[in-house]
Amino acid sequence: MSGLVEINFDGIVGPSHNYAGLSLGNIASASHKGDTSYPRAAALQGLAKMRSNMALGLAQGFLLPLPRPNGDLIRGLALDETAPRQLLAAAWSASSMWTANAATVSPAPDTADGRCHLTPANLVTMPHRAQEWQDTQAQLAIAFGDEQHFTIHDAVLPAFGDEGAANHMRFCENHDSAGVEVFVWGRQGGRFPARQHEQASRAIARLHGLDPAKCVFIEQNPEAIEAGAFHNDVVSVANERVLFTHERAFADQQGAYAAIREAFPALEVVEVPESAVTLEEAIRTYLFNAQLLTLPSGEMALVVPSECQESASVWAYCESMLAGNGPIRKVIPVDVKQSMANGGGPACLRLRVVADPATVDGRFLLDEMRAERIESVVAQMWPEQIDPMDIGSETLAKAVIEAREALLSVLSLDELA
Ligand code: SUG
Repeated sequence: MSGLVEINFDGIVGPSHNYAGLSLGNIASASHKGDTSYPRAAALQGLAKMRSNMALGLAQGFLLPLPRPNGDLIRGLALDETAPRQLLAAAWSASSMWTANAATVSPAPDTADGRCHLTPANLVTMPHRAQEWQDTQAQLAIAFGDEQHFTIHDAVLPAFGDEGAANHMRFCENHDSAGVEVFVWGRQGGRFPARQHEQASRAIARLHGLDPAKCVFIEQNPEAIEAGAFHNDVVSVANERVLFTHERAFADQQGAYAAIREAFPALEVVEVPESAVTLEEAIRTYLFNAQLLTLPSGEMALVVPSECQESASVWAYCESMLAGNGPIRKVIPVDVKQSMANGGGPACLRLRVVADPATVDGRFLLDEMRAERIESVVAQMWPEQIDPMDIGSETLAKAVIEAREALLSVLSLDELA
């Protein structure tokens, strides 16, 4: 289909960004609990990544922070000073910045009706994330409101946890051709929650009208979940024909490759062995939480967190990979440390949508003018720092609300207020 390109929609880091240690099984979130956060720097780091990808000649979009503190949650749980602080922090969480968890997206060439289907993720496993989907859906309904080209579903019923694109990969010859969609789910029973339920993944494949012969369902390696891979995108990433993965990502690694290859014979696997980079080091540095991008030249680039460059084993692996003749030809480190400290790397911060930009509401597409407007509001109104003890303060609540409203206003998106 002509005009279809991959657009990465990054979540703008919200003004209430803080470290409350809310995500069991997410090692970065747990280990930074109680740290002071820097929302302004966090948002500017995210914007610098968007600008850097845009400068590579790639289409870039964004999604807006959700309304926080969330009055519905505060009232719904009658949160007062006797309530656990973790719940109050949940109502303040800026976690919608990780738009890889906003939705699962099946591009038009894959679906029975030829529309691009989006299902917001119910995110039921973590209370601070379970409050996101209705507001996310409202935003998707504006950005992708063209019903000739897009269908927005309700989230999967809460009986089955769904975490969106973070557990979904798509293989294709080119982004605009029909693809094979791979859904990775986790089995419950380990010391950390498995957030993606197999039945949620299967429901989405049916809701999106995917051809069963072009869908693959794979179990995550329980050892990876145990080591802190709370989403599959912490241990693998795919783009076009390429799967870049740790050798311990899946419960049955060879079986997973075989199943994908049966549906997509052109699969090229770039497997990182444990002997080169341990699972623990991969999770610490987020090597796989990378954006694997096809540049306008046709070459593939891997946008990795700068933590990768600071790790001897990970950087040595990247250098040896580039010295070889594999499909990934560039590695580009970016500084998203504020998001990383909560377990969100470059890949967590973006939702991939294959679409013709002309069919998307232009207010969600980044260009120089919008980048400058966003940066200027962030520089003036995003709190410089938040101490976890500030959570709940009325003065801070007012500042956070006003900052978001100012952003909506400069982007002419006041209907989201
Ligand atoms: O859901 N962190 C997020 C990180 C999400 C990363 N996304 C992907 N891998 N795609 C999470 O665990 C931490 C919030 C806190 O602790 O305050 C948090 O929600």
